[in-house]
Order: sequence, then structure tokens, then C-alpha cells
Amino acid sequence: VTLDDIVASPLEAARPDAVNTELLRTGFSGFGGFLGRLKQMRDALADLADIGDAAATKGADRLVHQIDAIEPSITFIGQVKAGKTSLINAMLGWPGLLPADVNPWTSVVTSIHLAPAPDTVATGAHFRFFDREEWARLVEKGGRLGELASRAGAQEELEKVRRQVERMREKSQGRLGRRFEMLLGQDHRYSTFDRNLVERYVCLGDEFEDDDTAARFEAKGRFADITKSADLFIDHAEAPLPLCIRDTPGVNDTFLMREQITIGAIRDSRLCVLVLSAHQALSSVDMALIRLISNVKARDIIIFVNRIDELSDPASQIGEIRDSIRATLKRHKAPEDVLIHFGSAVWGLHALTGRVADLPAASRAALARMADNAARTVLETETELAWSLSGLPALCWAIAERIEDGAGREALDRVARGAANLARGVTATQAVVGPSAAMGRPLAVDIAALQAALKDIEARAGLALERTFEMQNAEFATRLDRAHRSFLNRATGALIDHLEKHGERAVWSYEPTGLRMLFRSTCQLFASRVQADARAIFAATAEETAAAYGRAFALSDGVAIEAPEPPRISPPVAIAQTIALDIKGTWWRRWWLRRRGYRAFAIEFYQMIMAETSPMLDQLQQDHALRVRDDLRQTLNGFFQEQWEFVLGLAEKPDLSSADLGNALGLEERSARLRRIESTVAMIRQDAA
Ligand SMILES: Nc1nc2c(ncn2[C@@H]2O[C@H](COP(=O)(O)OP(=O)(O)OP(=O)(O)O)[C@@H](O)[C@H]2O)c(=O)[nH]1
Ligand SMILES: [Mg+2]
Repeated sequence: VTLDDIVASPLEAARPDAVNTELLRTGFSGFGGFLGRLKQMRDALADLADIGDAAATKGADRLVHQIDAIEPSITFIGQVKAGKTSLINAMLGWPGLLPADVNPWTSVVTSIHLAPAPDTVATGAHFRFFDREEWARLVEKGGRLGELASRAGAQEELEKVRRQVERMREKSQGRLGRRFEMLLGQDHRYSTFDRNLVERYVCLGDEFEDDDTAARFEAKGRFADITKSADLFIDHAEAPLPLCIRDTPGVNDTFLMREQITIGAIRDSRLCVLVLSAHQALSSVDMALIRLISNVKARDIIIFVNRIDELSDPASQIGEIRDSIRATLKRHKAPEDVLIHFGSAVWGLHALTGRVADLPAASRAALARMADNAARTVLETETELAWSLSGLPALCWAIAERIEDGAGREALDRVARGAANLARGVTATQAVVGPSAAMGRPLAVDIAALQAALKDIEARAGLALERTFEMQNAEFATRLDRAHRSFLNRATGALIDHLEKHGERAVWSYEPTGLRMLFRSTCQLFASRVQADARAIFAATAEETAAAYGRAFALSDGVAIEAPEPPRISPPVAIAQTIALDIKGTWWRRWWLRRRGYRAFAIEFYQMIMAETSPMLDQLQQDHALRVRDDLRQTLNGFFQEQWEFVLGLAEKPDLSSADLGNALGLEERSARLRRIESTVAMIRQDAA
């Protein structure tokens, strides 16, 4: 069997024709305002490239690339079977795009990259497998749950996890045969995909007892156990701009094996849609979800309560569900003022395909009852009504709004700052080049001195940033450590207190919420200090750079240079990972009953919690802090890249040619255009602010 045999011939590489694209557009039209601003920005840049010299054109090109690269991402997380995958299919107007069914359950973070295009077609897929080391870690330790059980000394639990993992391993080795070992660490790329292909890589699905080899190769989920990530690429006719939509496994994933991966997916997306099931809302088993969203800002979460078609009377029950969700969030100190939307992926999919009449009777009745309640101002068809009540257009609008004033605004602002600097550079060049050209004199700027000055500023700015970061980071480490110790002492103290009051027989448990809150506020403090320091350094850098230009050009009013905005610091989602104290399972009881004597309890408890929480601490000090440092460096480098483009551009014209002279003669007209561009850029920035 070769790889080609494994790849089924594409069945549905293009979207089914029957989809009502008008409905889809109503959802995506929410992006109108943001798109308008992107277009203004592009126009201003085109104009700037037109007026300026080669260096300005290069700078404008770079900024246009930055606009092209804006790909806001949205991660869907939520309860198992809440309908995450179905919602994504409905939002993209492509029923059956991702396998959503009773059986195939998503086991891999799947990123769908949408690119606006005339037609909607699948244009590529990229699947990565775990490497040998990652796989060994999963299997040996059985993921987090196994690690945790082994640390707690819960032998029986550990055995159970081991057996389960062993079975899983045998299963996947059986599925993949001799090629199993070979596949680890590899990746598979395809120039298109269909549902069958995706199923093989991302859905665990049912086990199959079949011995038939052919059936085994055809079976879904063949690679799912060892797939680490999936990226799917789609040209999309209604997509208003490039978007990345991430589907994730339900959070109570077996053995918490992939918890880290889901946490990573949330960190990489600014915006999260938390999908809940209407008849489950937020139940007590969803602490892991609550932990996850607790570390994200309320503005960056949208809750979508799906499956309202299964409620007997959605119109009246929705209010109760909303209240209960808010109460739960409040009780667990999670952000309360989160936007909550309601809807049904099933209604959405039926509306899109014009099959509302085929809905099950109960579902259709619920739709009718809800429609009676909704204020209907215009006569809508049943299809339009179902689409509207599916909550999908409203969800799209909410997503668009959050992107427009969140990640999108930041990306656009970065471009606008670059454009403002570019425009000022062009102005400054003209102020110098113009008059000297008119007088037939060579450019009277000491380029070498200017370059030396810029080099000096760059070196000192880099050093200042590095030093400040080191200082804040050391402080951060100390504070984290202090928080960690104080939690450990408090928890152990509480344990001893319990033992003294109630003796050893009464099982006790301790909430780790306090630790997370301590860590979170330490991270917030670190973030705000780093931001403030970086802002000051960037401002001083811009000021010195402006002064250097002023001197070089002998300009009386100098030049104003826009400082870069410090990068956003992503939320420390690592804090959400499950630790032993979160799991109030049987193993805890057994751990408890096996211990004798206060000393044994206290010491072992301290050690276990220490071992459990240390990885979290490491991740904050390593991954989180180093990411912050990289982002800071990158921002500063970007700023200097712009400056060098400008200065090196100047250096390229030591003597003025007649073309420059011609350019210089159009100075008046150019200045007017420049002022227009500058004011457009300023307006975009003001709108954004
Ligand atoms: N009645 C009803 N069923 C739904 C709705 N959304 C999804 N389903 C069904 O619920 C089942 C699970 O849907 P999925 O979209 O796979 O759910 P998921 O959240 O991606 O599930 P996992 O990936 O396993 O966590 C499927 O049979 C869907 O048809 C809905 O709004 N109403
Ligand atoms: Mg799914």
C-alpha cells in the first residue's frame, strides 16, 4: 500500500452547490467596517509608493505585505459533543467539511485557514505527527493523568491508565502496522482534502474489530492517535478576509493527553468561542473549561450556547440558562461579563441547505415557538428565520466586532504607525532634496554620520530593552516563587489544621484556585511593568531617532517619529493546566487512607503539590517570559528595519539626477498629496483608538 492508495480520490473538494450563500454573506457582512479601513490603508500606501522614492516604495510594499498577512484567529473550545465542529461547518457554509457526527470525535486541534477567493474549494492540508519523544512521553506516562497518579502514589489508578494507554497504543499500531514507527515525526501534505481524508487524521471514531486489512486502511481515525496538528486550507468565496478558525477536542479529553495542545491553541488565538450544550449549560464537570477561560480577558471570550433546538421552549429557557451560566462564572471567579449567544448549529445547517422542513418535528416546533417570541419586524421566510435563530449570523457579527476592536485593530495600528513614519520620511527627504535639487546642488546630508547615529541608537535601545527585561524577569521569577511557596505553606497548614481538628479518618481536600489567582496576578503585574518599560524605551528611541534626522537634515522643526506600540502579552494560559488537586477522584481518597501520621501526611502532601505545580511554574518562567522577550525584540527590530530602509535609501542618491530634479519640481503638488495621506493614516488610527 502506498501513500497514494491511502489518499482517497477527493469526493467533496468543492463545497456542495446547494448552499445558500446569501445567508452566509449576512453573517460575514459584520466585517464591513474593518474591511473598509483596510482598504483605506491600502490606498494610502499605494499613493505613498507613487509619490516617494525607491525606498518609500519598498517600505510601502512591506506594509502591504503586513496587511496581507493579517489573519485573525478564533478558537472554538467547549464541552464534548456540544457541537463545536458542526458550528464551524455551518459558519463556513460547508456542511460535512469537518466530520461531525455521533461517532467521529475530534481528537486534534484543527486549524482552518480561509482565504478570500472567487470560488470555495479545498486547497491543501498539512498534518503533523507526534515525534518519537512526544509519543513516548504520552505512552509511558499516560499523559497528565498518569503522571499525576504516579506522583500521588495511586498505584491502582496508574495501572488503570497504563492499561488504557497500552490498549490505545496497540490499537494505533494495529491500525498503522509496520509503518507506525516510521510515521512518527513525519508530516503529510496534500494539495486538497475531503471529509474522508480529514477523518483519517483527526477523528478517533469507533474502534473496529475487523481483521480485514482493506477495511482497516479505509477506516476513519487511522492516524488520529499520532496526529499532533492539522492545518486545512480553503479558498472561500464569502470569506471577507483571511481568517483562521480552530476546532479543538472537547476538554474532558481522555487522560488529559492533549491538554497542553489545547492550551497552546487558546494562547495562539486572541479570540475564543466557548461552545456549551443548552441542556448542560455549565455543569460541575466543566471546571477545566472555567479554568481555561479564567485566564483570558472577558473581551476575548464569546460563549455560544448551542443545541437550543433540543429545549422544549427555548424562548423562555434561554433566560434561565444565561442566569445560571453567569452565576457559575461568578461562583468560580471567572470573568462574568462575557457575551453569551444562543443558537443551534442544526438550524443553521438546515437553513443553509434550504431543508428547514426536514428538521425533526420537535426541533421544528421549538423553532416555531421561538419565532413567535422573536420580534419580527419584517416578514421573513422560514429559512431566513431559521438562519437568524440559529444564532450564527449574530455569532459572526460578534466575532467581527471583537476582531475589529481587538486583534484586527492592533494589526492595523501597527501598519498605520509604519505608514505614518514612512510618510514623514518622504516629507523630510523632499524638504531636503527639493531645494538642493532646485538649486542644482548635490544632497547636503552627511549620510555616514546619520548611519552612525542610527547604529548607535539601535545598539543602545537593544541593550536597554534587554536589561529592563532581565530585571523585570528576575523580579517575576522571585514573585512567582514566593507565591508558590506561600501557597504550599498555606495548603499544608490547612491540612495540618484539618488533621488536628478532625483526625486522619475524615478525608479532606483543598482548592487550588488560590494558587492560580496568585500566579495570575503575578503575571499581570509582570505584563504591565514590562509594557510600561518597553513603552518608555520605545518612546525614547523614537525621540532620539527623530533628533538624529533633524540634525542630519538641518530641519528647523525636526521630524516626529512614531514609536512602536509594545506587543500585547498573551494570557498565561499554562495556569489552567490540570493538577492533582483539581481531580477529586477515587485516587485522592486512597492516597489519603494510605497515609498514617501527621508528619507523613504533611511532608508527602507538600512534596506532591510541589511536584505537581513546578511544571506550571517552569512554563511561566520559560515559555511565557521568553515569548514576551521575543515579541519585544521583534517589535524593536521592526522599527529599526523601517529606519534603515529610509536611511539606506537616502544613501543611494548622493548626487541628484535630472529625474530627481523633475520630482523636486512637482514638490508643491506632492506635498499636498502627502498631507492627504498623512491625514488619512491619522484618521484610521483615530478611528481605531
Ligand atoms: N440537535 C442538535 N444536535 C447538534 C447540534 N450541533 C451539533 N449537533 C449534533 O451533535 C453531535 C456532535 O456534534 P459535533 O459537532 O461533532 O460536536 P463537537 O463539539 O465537535 O464534538 P467533539 O469534537 O466530540 O467534542 C452530532 O451528531 C451533531 O449532529 C445542534 O445545534 N442541535
Ligand atoms: Mg468536534
